[in-house]
Parts: sequence; structure tokens; C-alpha cells
Amino acid sequence: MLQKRERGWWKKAVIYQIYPKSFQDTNGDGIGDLPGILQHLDYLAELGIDAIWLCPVYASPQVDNGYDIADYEDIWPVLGTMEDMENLIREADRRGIGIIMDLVLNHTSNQHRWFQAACTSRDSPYHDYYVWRDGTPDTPPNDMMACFGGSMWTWEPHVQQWYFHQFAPEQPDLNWDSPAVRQELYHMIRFWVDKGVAGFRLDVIDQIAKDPDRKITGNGPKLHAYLRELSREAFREEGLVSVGEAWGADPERARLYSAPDGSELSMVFQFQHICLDNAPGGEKWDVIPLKLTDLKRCLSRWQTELHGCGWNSLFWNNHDLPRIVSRWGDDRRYRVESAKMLAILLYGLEGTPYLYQGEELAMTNIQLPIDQYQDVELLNLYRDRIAAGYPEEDVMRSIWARGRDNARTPMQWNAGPNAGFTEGTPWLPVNPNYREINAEAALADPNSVFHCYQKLIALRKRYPVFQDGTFTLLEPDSESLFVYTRETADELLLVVCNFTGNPEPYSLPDAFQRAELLLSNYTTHTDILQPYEARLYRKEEYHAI
Ligand code: TEU
Ligand code: CA
Repeated sequence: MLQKRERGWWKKAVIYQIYPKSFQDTNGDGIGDLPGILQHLDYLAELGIDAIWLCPVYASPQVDNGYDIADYEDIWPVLGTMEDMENLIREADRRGIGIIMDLVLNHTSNQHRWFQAACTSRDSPYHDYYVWRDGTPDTPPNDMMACFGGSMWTWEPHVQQWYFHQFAPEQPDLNWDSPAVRQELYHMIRFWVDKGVAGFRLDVIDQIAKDPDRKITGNGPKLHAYLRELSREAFREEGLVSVGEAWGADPERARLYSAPDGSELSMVFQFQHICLDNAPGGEKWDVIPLKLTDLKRCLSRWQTELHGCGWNSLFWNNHDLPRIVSRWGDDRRYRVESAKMLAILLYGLEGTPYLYQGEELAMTNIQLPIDQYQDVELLNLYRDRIAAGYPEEDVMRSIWARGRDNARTPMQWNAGPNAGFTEGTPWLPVNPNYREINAEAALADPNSVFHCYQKLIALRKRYPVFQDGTFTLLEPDSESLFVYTRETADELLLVVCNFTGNPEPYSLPDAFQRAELLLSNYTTHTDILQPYEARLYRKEEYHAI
């Protein structure tokens, strides 16, 4: 019998994200698989995480590594079988770890039987499952451009119509205005609830209420009505966690998404913080330096505006983002110190932390020649920007800084061949720094980034102030220090981070002179913070009886 989870369990939890293709291969085909995840459940239990967000494992032609689903209720055979999936749910549960499935409800694969049927005739009952517009093959309905490049419209000759796709042409958008589509999706979600999963991550969920005629993709007019229906019909059990990917979220919208009454979702992934080093008006490929006061202002707003009336997710990494130690830390001279600082900074905040595979090892970005990359998004960018005349070295610099394959290089388990990821040829090259950066070395080193995360996860479970404390930003104008407190009636936390590679003067506030130092990435502490030095203090508030 799988464990029953209470509503709100996720507020004390840390959720680990697995990209299955890159986690562990067990049959030598160079691609990670479900038995490979099973092999490392004890490693994850030792880290102390509470649930695994599993990127899509469903039947898929893999145009977008599984975010193009051909059958929501079948497993991509290269990853394993439905029995493997049921076994993973059971074995994870035995270790107190829930499985969170990744649901792609905005679109399917063009190989899905619904789309195949929809293309046979305009009279097919499945035709309305997708978004079609009449026209002629030479003129798309409008000039909307897809996230992976090219028009958001593709001509389908069998029915002489254009269909809408916000991503690749192989990912036709579902028509959420169709009640039949919504009921099919709710029924599918219940299939996974009945399998005993702990919840769901909802891919681009703020894009489902699209209105192409008004060129609306995100935050469409019916979005929250659809989310309330989804919650009522599919997320009936209070213990189910739901986290929506919402690139267009701001704190006001997030209060709706994560309303404490459970009317929509548990929380969302918002991306305002992680876009602060994108050039204004540019794309993510146009990198500018991060301004720390921008980050402090952004995270402070999210902390204060959701406190008591919503719930934050907390992350630096995922399978679409470059590795944070390379992005905002120093992955050469201060890799361990800066990775720990970023961890301490994030884990002192209010919300549910998401730990992306390899982040606990401070795995880094990689620089490959263009012909070794796999990701459809970056390959299309390369094609489009070279065609537009960008110098190749500029395009490669963008890809090395922001390409999604930075996060998808195989997990580095040990210093053996292919970092212990596969006995075959890895589908994407292993980062050559695996000899120094790997789980085996981290487990053996009490001062590793792994053990820093392990301690943070344990501290968040032990002290209520991590869950409930009110956030206050200190040193707001500093471009070097990120300092904040969390406070309840009984406890006070102080998080002090030197966000730079330079020594920075800092004197503890009087209130913390006798506080307990819970955790730091250095062993000696003075009034000068060392490069990337971070400290986590806690003080109990004594009340006069
Ligand atoms: O990502 C949504 C999305 O917009 C990002 O991929 C964005 O395009 C960019 O990559 C951010 O750096 C979700 C999934 O997380 C992603 O892996 C899928 O490719 C995409 O939706 C389509 O399902
Ligand atoms: Ca395999």
C-alpha cells in the first residue's frame, strides 16, 4: 500500500528532478532508462529528497526528448516498460519518495493517434482536438513565430488547412476549448493517479488557453477557468502536488495559481529571476551580466508577495537551463564554494526547492562543437542565426552559455569510463571533468557540495522557520552581498552570501552576535567574507514568561 500524503506535504519537501535519458543507462544503449533510476534510489534517499520530478517517460518519437508525447499511457520502450514504471513508483515509495509525472497538456506529438486521425479528415471527431485555420499553402494565418524557430503554423495537405504549434511542427497544440480534449486529459491524469504517483509537473501550463487569432499564447482569457476545472476533475486528492511551468507568471498571477484553497495548483515555476541576465528585448541567447540588486529585488518580491497567500517554487536549474555554477557562480576557481553559496542562498528561502540532477555535484556547463549537440532548440537557433549572418563564434558563445544540452550531459557517477553512466556510447557526450566531479567522490568527501545539500535538506525539515518565516532583505543596495532574514515568533534565520569572488567586509547584526552558525562553506569566519562565502545562522527567540 503506497503511503498517503497530507495536503501541503510539499511545503517541507525538496523535489529532485531527473532527466531520464541522462541519469543512468543499464542496458548499454547509451540512453538512461527506468531501471537506471531504480539503481540510484538509495543515493537519492541518502541525499534526503522527498519526491522525484520525472521528465516525460511516455511513448514519443523524441523530437523534443519526450515533450512530444505519442501515447500518455504507455512508456517509451527505450526507457523501459510500464512494469518498470510501476516498480519505480513502488520502490521509491518504500524509501518515502514520491514520483511526480511530467504532463505535457499543451500539445502532443504529431504521431499521437489523435493527430493522425485529425489529419485524415475535417470530419474526424479528433479534428477539433487541435487548432486549425483555413487558408492557402503559401500564406500562414498570421506571422506568429514558434519557440523553436519558424512559423507557428504548418500546412497539412490532407485537410488543406494550417495547424497551430507553439513549439516544433511535430508538436501540434491541443485545442483546450474542446471539452472532449479536456475530458480525455483528465481521464489520463486519473490513470496516473491510480498508479500511485505523488503529483504532476505541468509543462507550459500557462500557454494552454491560447487564442491565435488575437496572437495570444500565454495567460489566455480562459486559463484560470481551465485550471480550476483541471484541479476539480483531476487533482481531487488533497495530497497530490501540482507544479505548473509558467514562463509568463508574475506574483499576482502566481497568487491565483497557488491559492491556499487548492482551487488551482500547489505552486508554479516562475522565471523572472532566471531571465535577469538576458539582454533587454533580446532572447535568452543574448547574455548580459547579472546585476545582483536586480536578483535581490526580484526574489524579495516573490518572497513577500506570496507569503501567507500562495507558495513559491525555488530553483536555479532545470533541463532547459544552463548549470547555475557556470552561470552565476565560478566553475573554475571557486566551483565548490560558489555552488554551496548558491545552495545556501536558495534553501533559506520560503518555498519548495527543486534540485536538478547533478546540481548536488556542482556539475558544470560544457562546450561542444555544434555537430555533437542534440537539442532541437539550439540546433534550430544555430541554423537561423547563421542564416541571418551572425558570426559563428557569437552563435557558439550563445549556445555554450544558454543551450539546453548544458543540463543534459550524462550524470557523473564515478571516475570510470563514461562517468559510470553507460557501458555503451552516451547519447550526448559526458563532460570531461567527470574524473574530478562525480557522485562517488562527493559521497566520500564530507565537505562536498552533496553533503552541503544533504545538510540543507535536513535543516529545512528540522526548523519550522524555513517553512513559515517572514522574509526581510538586508543590505538592499549592495551589489556584492545577498543578506536576508526569515522570522517567526520563535525563530530567526540569517542568511549571508558574498555573491562575488572578492573578499567583502561584513559585520554581523548585533541580534546575531550569539546566534548558532548552522552551516557555512568556509571553516573560519571574520568580518571579511571570503570569495563566495555563505553563512546560515539561527537564533531562538526567548519570550519573557
Ligand atoms: O519548456 C517551455 C519553454 O518555453 C522552454 O523550453 C523555452 O523554450 C526555453 O527552452 C527556455 O530556455 C517546456 C519544457 O520544459 C521544454 O523542455 C520543452 O521543450 C517545451 O516546454 C515544449 O514542451
Ligand atoms: Ca538504456
